[in-house]
Amino acid sequence: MVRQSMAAALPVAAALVSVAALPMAALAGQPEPWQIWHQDPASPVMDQIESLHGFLVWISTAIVLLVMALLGYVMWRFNEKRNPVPARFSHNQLLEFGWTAIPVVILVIIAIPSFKLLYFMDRAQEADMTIKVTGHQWYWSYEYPDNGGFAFDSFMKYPDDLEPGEPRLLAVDNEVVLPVGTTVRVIMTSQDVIHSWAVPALGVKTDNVPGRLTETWLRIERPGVYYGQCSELCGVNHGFMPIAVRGVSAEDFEQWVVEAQEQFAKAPDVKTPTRLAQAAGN
Ligand SMILES: [Cu+2]
Repeated sequence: MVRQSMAAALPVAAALVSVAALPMAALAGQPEPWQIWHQDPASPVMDQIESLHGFLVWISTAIVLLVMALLGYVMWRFNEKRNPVPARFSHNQLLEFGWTAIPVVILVIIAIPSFKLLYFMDRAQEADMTIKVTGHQWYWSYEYPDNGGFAFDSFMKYPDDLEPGEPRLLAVDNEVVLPVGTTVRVIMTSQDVIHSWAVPALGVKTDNVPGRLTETWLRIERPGVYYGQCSELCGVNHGFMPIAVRGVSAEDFEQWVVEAQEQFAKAPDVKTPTRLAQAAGN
């Protein structure tokens, strides 16, 4: 009940917060202090998640108001003072049919857009390019098979290494660079335990399962840096393997690919967690 009443207050609060936060946090791809709503959507999937979520909030708000009104009515109409002699009936078929059927109808109304979205998110109909994301304890590695096949590891930046404006615990040494407006198929796997590659503003959260390939897709709608985190508890440094996706123009992407091919030409085989091994003195 408490949770439902909070849900009822959410749209109002969110409207206030989003209006207040607009100039400062315009289109940020990272969390903001005291944020209670989603990050600004930056992909078609996240656009749809946001609208489904808004739809659900209104449904739950209506349910909360109805239940509260009914409770109020019952307290007023059927209190002891007004009913010194209690009624003795125990059934009302019409009422019982109604309170079974109406929730079923509500669930069906929710299920239809929900399933539609689930299948929309599942895989890209026609992808322009593919990247592969591999989870490791505790960093990510990325491969660009369609752009020369280079690969690199991506580690969290420690506080001493942060550039001005970079968010602590989210910035990484090597960002995933992708062209905006391009449909990207994202293939995932893991080298050790289950991780989950999640970027809120892009509406992506897909498990990386060792020994399997999972798939999702994204299309970045505007340039920017979109941060995310591993979202499957994967060990002691689970909280320290962030994700940074940089959306750039097609020309900038081409240029980055040329530089990256050079920079990562001698990249270690991504199957071996070289940097961790080095750190451990092996
Ligand atoms: Cu992880």
